[in-house]
Amino acid sequence: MPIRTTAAIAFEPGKPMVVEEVDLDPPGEGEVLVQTGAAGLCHTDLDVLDGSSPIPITFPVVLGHEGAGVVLEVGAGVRNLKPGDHVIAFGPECGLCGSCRHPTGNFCDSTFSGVVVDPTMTSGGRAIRAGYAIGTFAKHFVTDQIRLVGVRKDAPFDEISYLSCGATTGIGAAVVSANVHSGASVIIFGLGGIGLNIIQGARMAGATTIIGVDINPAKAAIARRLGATAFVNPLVAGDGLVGLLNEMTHGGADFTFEAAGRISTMQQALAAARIGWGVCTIVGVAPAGETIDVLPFDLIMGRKLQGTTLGGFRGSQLPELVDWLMEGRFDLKSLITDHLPLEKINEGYDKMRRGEGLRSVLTF
Ligand code: PAD
Ligand code: ZN
Repeated sequence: MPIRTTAAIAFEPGKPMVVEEVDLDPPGEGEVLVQTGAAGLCHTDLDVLDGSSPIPITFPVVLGHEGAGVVLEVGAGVRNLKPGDHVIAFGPECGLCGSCRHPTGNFCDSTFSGVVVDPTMTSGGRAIRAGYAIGTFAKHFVTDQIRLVGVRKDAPFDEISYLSCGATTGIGAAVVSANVHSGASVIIFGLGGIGLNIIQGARMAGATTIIGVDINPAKAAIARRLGATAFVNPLVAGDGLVGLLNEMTHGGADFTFEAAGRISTMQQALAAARIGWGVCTIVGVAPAGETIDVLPFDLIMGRKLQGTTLGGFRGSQLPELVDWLMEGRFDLKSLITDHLPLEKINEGYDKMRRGEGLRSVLTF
């Protein structure tokens, strides 16, 4: 029997989502039905909604890849989860493929397999897909067990839903992918839901110079509260931005991060990394088809350019991250500036377009 629930459906790119009732297919083999407790609004979904994302997603679709909730029902063959468990949706970890068997791989071979799978919902006779094979912008969602991680039950849903992507990506970019070391100098371009967590990760790793760069001056105070030692506004620095950053880091930073999702800031992040050993990590997702210009000599001079998905973390590492959260080692509470009902999801994304607030979370 299908499960009657409510979901925010994106019918076509560039149009607001429509919140309406849908019939969700019950969990099949290896699948799990989750009652959504909270779902975070990530910029990646905004780019998909606006039609500029390189991620291959077919409309109509229920988006949302950040989410946490309670398991209601499990399909045949589900090994590690049972009704009542609290779970976080995350990038898949099948445990068997080349990536999962690699010591540092976190891009499971099944990552994109779900994006084009058969529709899993219907509304008014129309077939609807679950975005990223998850689709958390709904009161319930069904997904594969390899995209869910069971976690302790005392952790609040709004905060752990942010660990589905944004917070984990930011913290992991610093502590896992770039492996920032103590005493390091770090520059972060773009202080949104991701960049602010890169600041927290850099602070946890013991970096002593942490420079936040954002065109929105409202980000300065929160950046400093989370551990930034300086804030630079590119609109004030103008063409001298990279020169100023080089001066502040005595010739370039040990680690730079791009979390604004723009080619221009990617170029700046690479140029702001120290000749000899600076590592530039691309976290932001640039519009489809756009490319970065890299002078081979920049790399020959010892700069390194790399990218990261989900900060290099695997799902099986999330329970430890939840422990860190509950121990107060990093702060997500002050980053969640809006709690919205599903019906107001478009307002949440309008706020993100206007650059207002930090992170919006849907609560159910
Ligand atoms: P957000 O909209 O909350 O933040 C973006 C920030 O960038 C805002 O504070 C802007 O003011 C700032 N910004 C814009 N232009 C500039 C500029 N020229 N210079 C400096 N700052 C600027 O987005 P978010 O933090 O949710 O996401 C950021 C990017 O990370 C986005 O491209 C998203 O798609 C990507 C992402 N990547 C992964 C991954 O696994 N690699 C995961 C999740 C999100
Ligand atoms: Zn995301």
